[in-house]
Amino acid sequence: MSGASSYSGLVDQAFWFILGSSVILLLGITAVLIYFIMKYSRANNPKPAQIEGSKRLELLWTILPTILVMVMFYYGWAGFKVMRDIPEDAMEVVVNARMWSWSFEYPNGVQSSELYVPTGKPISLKLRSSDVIHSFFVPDFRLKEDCMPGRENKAWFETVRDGEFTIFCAEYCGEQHSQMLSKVVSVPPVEFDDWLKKNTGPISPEKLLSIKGCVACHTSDGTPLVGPSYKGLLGRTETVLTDGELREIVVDEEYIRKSILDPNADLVEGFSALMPPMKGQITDEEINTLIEYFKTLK
Ligand code: HEC
Ligand SMILES: [Cu+2]
Repeated sequence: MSGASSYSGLVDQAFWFILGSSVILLLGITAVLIYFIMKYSRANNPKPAQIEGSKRLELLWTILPTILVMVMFYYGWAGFKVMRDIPEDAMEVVVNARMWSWSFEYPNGVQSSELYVPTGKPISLKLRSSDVIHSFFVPDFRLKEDCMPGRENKAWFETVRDGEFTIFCAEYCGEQHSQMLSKVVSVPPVEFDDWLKKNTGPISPEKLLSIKGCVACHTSDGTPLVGPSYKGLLGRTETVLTDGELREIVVDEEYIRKSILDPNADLVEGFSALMPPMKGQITDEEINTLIEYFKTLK
């Protein structure tokens, strides 16, 4: 399948060139091997002979492979350079990776869990992670770049046709790594502008939980997943582990705020320290929206 980004052809070129020359070499070497096995077999050479070196051969098998790897380098470099040079007029989108979801943030503040982009326009990505190493991988674009905690990586792409393209996480990141999926939705620029306009403004709490990836670990219906359910959260009495000591607390707004920003400070008994700290990934206003919503889950 041909790729869907402006540079996917360059990556494919390097791939097919290396694959093609490897196949030719494999066939050639195997043929020579079989020929020598027969030519120098004991049956054909009852008396072993000493064969001296050949300068011409030595030169040939030094120069030819050197040329070959230089050509491989050229194809690799040509694709790599394009992928590293981010066009200046690219639209900047922040990619937040966490166990086990993706979210995307647009220049005007719109957030989403799928990456909407205008077809044929360059998009530059700022790749971040709030917990462990993830890897942003879109096979259709031939694009793969790590998301590292405490560091920002960059990448870019431009789609060449409308469509939906799967985003995978390509760095094993725990229990639900294989479900850390999303998609790039490439639409005509006019449609993209509509989408952006439609999604500007306040976000509903349910959508917020989905965009911020909370739904991977929490439910609102009382079922515990990786973390406790939000149902009946406010006013609940819980045992938590704080600085290595168990203590009883009653859940109030302040506790919830802290549980979101710095979840491992008070660890709920019976659960593991798996929640990524949301500091810097969620605003006070968004936390207030969530708390108001949690209050309704009796
Ligand atoms: C990778 C899994 C994971 C994700 C994602 C996650 N959490 Fe958690 N969360 C946990 C676990 C595990 C606990 C219990 C251990 C602890 O207190 O840290 C927890 C605890 C909590 C608590 C305290 C619950 C209680 O009963 O005391 C709140 C509130 C909370 N999370 C909210 C959120 C919100 C809001 C988000 C999204 C912004 C979120 N979590 C994302 C795993 C997760
Ligand atoms: Cu991951």
